[in-house]
Amino acid sequence: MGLLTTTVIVSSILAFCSGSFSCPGIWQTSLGSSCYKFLGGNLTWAEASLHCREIGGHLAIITSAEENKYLKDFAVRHHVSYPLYRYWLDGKDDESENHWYWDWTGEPIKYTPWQPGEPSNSGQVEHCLGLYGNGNWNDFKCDFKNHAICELEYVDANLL
Ligand SMILES: [Ca+2]
Ligand SMILES: [Ca+2]
Repeated sequence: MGLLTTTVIVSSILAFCSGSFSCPGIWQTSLGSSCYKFLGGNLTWAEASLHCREIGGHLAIITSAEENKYLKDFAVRHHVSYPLYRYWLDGKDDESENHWYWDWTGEPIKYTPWQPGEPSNSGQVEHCLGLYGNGNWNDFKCDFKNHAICELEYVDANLL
């Protein structure tokens, strides 16, 4: 490994560890090893997921209370003129009722800050995951219209 390559790798790792990476292009904010973008609009889960993938990422995957609070605050801060504070996340339970998984990775969802009384699977048709403006989660009908949060992981973007 050449000195230049080593220098680039070491400085990349240092930048990564110190959190000084700036998110590329349209991505608005970062936490840990991910960048995020708010999507404002009346989007079904499938429309929101497709939009996130078209810009190189996926719907947000939340794995900790820290990330959940950060993204709740981020979404509320970027909220546009719609009255409802509802944001799509990447989770689904469409294959087997109440077995929630992240669509991007296929991994089961472990951290689940559900709204009290949720997931309700109302009408037996609520199979897509969303975040409320209070930080709690709800299962929504997938063709419900919500805003969304997209996520781009540094490993996806090949920035390291
Ligand atoms: Ca369900
Ligand atoms: Ca529900």
